[in-house]
Amino acid sequence: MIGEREKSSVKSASRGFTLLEVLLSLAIFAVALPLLSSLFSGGMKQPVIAREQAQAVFLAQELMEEILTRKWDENATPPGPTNNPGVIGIDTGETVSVRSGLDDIDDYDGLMDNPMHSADGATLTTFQTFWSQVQVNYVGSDASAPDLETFLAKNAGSEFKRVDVTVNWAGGRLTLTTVRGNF
Ligand SMILES: [Ca+2]
Ligand SMILES: [Ca+2]
Repeated sequence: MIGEREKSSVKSASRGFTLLEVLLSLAIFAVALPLLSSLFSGGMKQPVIAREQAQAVFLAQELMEEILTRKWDENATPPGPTNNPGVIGIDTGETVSVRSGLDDIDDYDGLMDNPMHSADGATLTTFQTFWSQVQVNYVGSDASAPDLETFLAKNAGSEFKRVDVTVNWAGGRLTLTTVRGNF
């Protein structure tokens, strides 16, 4: 009898220990699961953000390069400067829907492209979640101008134009800026 009792108490102690183990495991898992899932989702988000930023840089550079292939001003006869710079903006007979017809850099002022198009007018179907804006102004026309703009405006009048290309996406935006002189 004693032997059986001992056997049975050992058995139940063994069962109790197993149950405790299971409960502890569940408790640890319950604590660890949100932590693991937040680490995992954070790890997944990071490459997506980096990829979108890289794509936005690429798109902004492409658009900036397109703009900088144009002459400095409507009245300029390239290659060379003009003594008679015109007003900022698209000129008579030009339209934003015919990009190849934009022949000077400030024709791009105010351009909003959504979805974005390449220089030849084709829709950039791979990048449909991005859209762009362009601003072109004579240097010094911006009251909140940084030091370089103030310096250039003071020393060279309206001989420089500033081009801002902004590319937007759902998670952010970035702007590339170039200053180009009348030469
Ligand atoms: Ca023009
Ligand atoms: Ca123009």
